[in-house]
Amino acid sequence: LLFPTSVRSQHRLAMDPTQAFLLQEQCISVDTNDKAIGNLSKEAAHLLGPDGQLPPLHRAFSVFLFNTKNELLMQQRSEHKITFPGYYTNSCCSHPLHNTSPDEAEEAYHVGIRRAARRRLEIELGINPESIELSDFKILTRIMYGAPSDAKWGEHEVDYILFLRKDVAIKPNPNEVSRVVFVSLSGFQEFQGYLETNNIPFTPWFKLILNSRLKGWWKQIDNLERIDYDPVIHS
Ligand code: DMA
Ligand code: MN
Repeated sequence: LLFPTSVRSQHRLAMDPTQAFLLQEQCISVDTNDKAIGNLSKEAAHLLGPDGQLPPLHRAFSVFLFNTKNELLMQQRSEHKITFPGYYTNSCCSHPLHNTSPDEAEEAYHVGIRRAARRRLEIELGINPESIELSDFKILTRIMYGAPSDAKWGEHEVDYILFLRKDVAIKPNPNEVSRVVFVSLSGFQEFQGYLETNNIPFTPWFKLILNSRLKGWWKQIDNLERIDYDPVIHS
């Protein structure tokens, strides 16, 4: 029997064991005002309903890591990811977890989101957490969106947008990330064209941010302290 070597999750024979194990993580479920209302497993937070309904809404974050040349680190998700395998997206995305120590649900100064972001930058990109201060993250706003990934899995999140401008050593974890590339603002269109030509999609949340405010923020990357946190949840 012949099996294709690189296929999307709905055709896979078995889930990657590391990614399957991570389905036990406990996410923070939220209402549409981002008020925490309890915990649910990563699995329950990403399974579509029987008629394709979106999963329960939960809290997430998206990090946009820039170097001091103001290039953005883009990551291609590994083929092992259960949702959106092989898609290109911003530097690092994940979820703050419920009932952790230190507490990733702590809302004062968005410290829980900052802790979760630093934790996942180490897991996905091998970034030494000692090279990042929690205060280095600029939290810009939140977006709310939902999208299926395949017939079984999808996303439905209130997603915090974090910028981080710092030169840090990167060593991607191949279970999470298949490629990384730094892209300049002036080179972004060419990068986008390359992906289109090769039929490599962007994740739905990255597309939303790209088509709304990414380039405006990027142009102000040297003066992020002048941008106020926007408390509106954009959808
Ligand atoms: C979830 O990302 C967060 C967003 C903003 C979609 P993910 O699927 O990469 O989460 P994880 O890295 O924890 O699997
Ligand atoms: Mn999610």
